[in-house]
Amino acid sequence: MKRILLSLVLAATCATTLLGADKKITVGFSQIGAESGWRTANTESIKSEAAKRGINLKFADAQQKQENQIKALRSFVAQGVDVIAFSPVVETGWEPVLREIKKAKIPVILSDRLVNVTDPSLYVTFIGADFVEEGRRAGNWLVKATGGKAVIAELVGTPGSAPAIDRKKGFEEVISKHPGMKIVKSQSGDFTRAKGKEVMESFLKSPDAKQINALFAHNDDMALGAIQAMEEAGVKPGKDILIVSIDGVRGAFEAMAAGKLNCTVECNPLIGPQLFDSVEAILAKKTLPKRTAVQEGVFEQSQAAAELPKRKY
Ligand code: GYE
Repeated sequence: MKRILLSLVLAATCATTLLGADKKITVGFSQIGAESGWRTANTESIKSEAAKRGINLKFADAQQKQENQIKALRSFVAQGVDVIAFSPVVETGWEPVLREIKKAKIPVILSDRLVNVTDPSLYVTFIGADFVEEGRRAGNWLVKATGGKAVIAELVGTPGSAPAIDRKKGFEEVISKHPGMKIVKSQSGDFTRAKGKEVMESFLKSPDAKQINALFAHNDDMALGAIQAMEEAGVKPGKDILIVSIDGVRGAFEAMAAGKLNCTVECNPLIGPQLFDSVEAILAKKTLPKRTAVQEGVFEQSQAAAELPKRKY
């Protein structure tokens, strides 16, 4: 009798363990890379939230290459993950792989950046910021700070990426209403500090460099690189050249507190909780909105010191 009881208990334990193992959700996430402070904070938010919820996360870093992302997505299909999420480095070129994923009946969540596809059923939902609005906010700040008169250099993000396309669009929409504002230089710094510095150096070496009195950088890292280039060239960042950038990373607040950066428009990278809420909702067969926005603000130099200790990234 005792024996029978024992085996019954054992069988029951085994069954629950098996059930528990079965229940563990597996998510494949293809990240762009580690190009910026924003991206590092985004990765950390996703990894820590997955760990917190006991989700089995298969994380792949694409080193800013679309071909690596496509390979990662195909391997997630081969592994039969429950949900695939990714942050697409560029907007176009995703239809074939997304169709393969759809055929395999694996739901897709777009994290941070949107894709350009004709068939919206190729993904379930998009969680991310309104990049056009961020560009407008940067433009509005610069109009206000310069009284609508500025000779602007622009450091563009990764060519073909949603934030580079949309931030430019929003910024230009605002400044085009002010005839005294013109962009005289515009080049990609690929969202990195090193390239931002390199491109700013070349801007400063050009014959018409002296007239530049404002810089719009599509992210903080490129602005921080540009600040270094200005200092090495004897130009005072934040004074000779007013600088507005986007993201709101800690380094930007430090540069503002030091008087070297003038404004940062926030773009919140801490989307891990929203991402896994969506994963769980999809698996519970709930209907999700096609897009979920994140809350963001705009910060000036005068707010930097007070805001700095509160920053989470
Ligand atoms: O602004 C930049 C990063 O896609 C919003 O990518 C993101 C952008 C962010 O490299 O710093």
